[in-house]
Amino acid sequence: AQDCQVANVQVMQNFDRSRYVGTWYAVAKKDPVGLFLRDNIVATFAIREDGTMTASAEGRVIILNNWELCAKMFATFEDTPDPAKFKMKYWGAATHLQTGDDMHWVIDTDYENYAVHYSCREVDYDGTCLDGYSFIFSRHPTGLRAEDQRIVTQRKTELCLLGKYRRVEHNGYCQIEPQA
Ligand code: DAO
Repeated sequence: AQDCQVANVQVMQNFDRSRYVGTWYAVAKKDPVGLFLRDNIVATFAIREDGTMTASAEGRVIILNNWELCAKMFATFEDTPDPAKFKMKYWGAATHLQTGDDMHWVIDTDYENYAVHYSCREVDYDGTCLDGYSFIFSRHPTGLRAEDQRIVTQRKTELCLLGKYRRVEHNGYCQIEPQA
């Protein structure tokens, strides 16, 4: 059912963070207002000794109107009663990069090929999401397998975000450009 209520969004059942660790390539993204990460977005999740989840991410950004660079970002995840719902604190390795506090929900994943992430930054008066973003992750920079694409399309529909995603390019830009 899709009533587009943030409170009714179905997240991954029995989410297992230990199987989620490692590298994920963003292959599609629904942008928030004032988008930050553009393309070449790669996130690597890890688990600390105390069990909390962390991530480092990289991606091409444009800051100060016209300055293009590869942003190195860090995030820590605070647990909530739902194992698939986290509160994420994030910051950049350099000044001028974005800092923030977002929710971070894992909507679906098979751990080995695809993952669907969702974050609503602002819930509207009617309970729908006014401003949010979502990453479609793949374990491979080349994209998703056809069988995963079907599931991901279903999840996008359930999130009421079908047609709102753009493809995220991976062209090696953040391997050759200086980091910030
Ligand atoms: O790109 O517009 C945007 C929103 C994303 C901001 C947060 C990125 C930094 C942390 C990412 C870690 C895991 C995905």
